[in-house]
Amino acid sequence: MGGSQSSTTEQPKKAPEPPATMNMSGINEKTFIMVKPDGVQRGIAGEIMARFEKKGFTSCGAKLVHASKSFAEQHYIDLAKKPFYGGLTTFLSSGPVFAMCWKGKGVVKTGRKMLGTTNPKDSAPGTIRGDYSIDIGRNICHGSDSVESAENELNLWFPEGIIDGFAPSRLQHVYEN
Ligand code: RTP
Ligand code: MG
Repeated sequence: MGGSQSSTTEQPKKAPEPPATMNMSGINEKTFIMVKPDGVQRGIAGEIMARFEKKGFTSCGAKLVHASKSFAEQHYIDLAKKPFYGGLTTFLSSGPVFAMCWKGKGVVKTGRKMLGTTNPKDSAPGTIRGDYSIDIGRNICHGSDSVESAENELNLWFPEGIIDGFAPSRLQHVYEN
């Protein structure tokens, strides 16, 4: 066997230094994402968490909660006049949900896009609802619809507070300088 060999003794190039400044504007925006009882029962909670992790968002809190009917009513209080309110809140309190707080630039709007439109029949493939659900009343997940709703929902679901001071070292590989 002959032939030339490329040098294997050459030292790998040093990784570039992290940027001195990153465009951190807005990276502390937070949203409340919840895997509803159907998603927990079907074993999709980990997959949904993984999607937010892989996107680059930072987890600020996660827990299983079995909400009471009155707690579920509080969560969906804005929909109290809708004909489906009773069924929706009975379902939400029917078993454990996986409650999460996610942080990152544009996380409220992007989070909603990742969930997909409310009715899974119209949710794009690639979205969580588009990939995993069929009926509107079993659409797997909830996401806050505004920064203000997120704040209210996080106060409701995480009265003990969230982990907010944590800035993972990977941020310099998530955000551009
Ligand atoms: P979510 O709050 O759960 O993230 O859903 P969303 O913002 O996309 O939709 P929203 O209007 O807030 O409705 C909350 C949940 O109620 C059920 N729903 N049923 N039968 C119906 O016409 C109907 N409309 C809404 C859905 O499970 C929806 O996620
Ligand atoms: Mg909603």
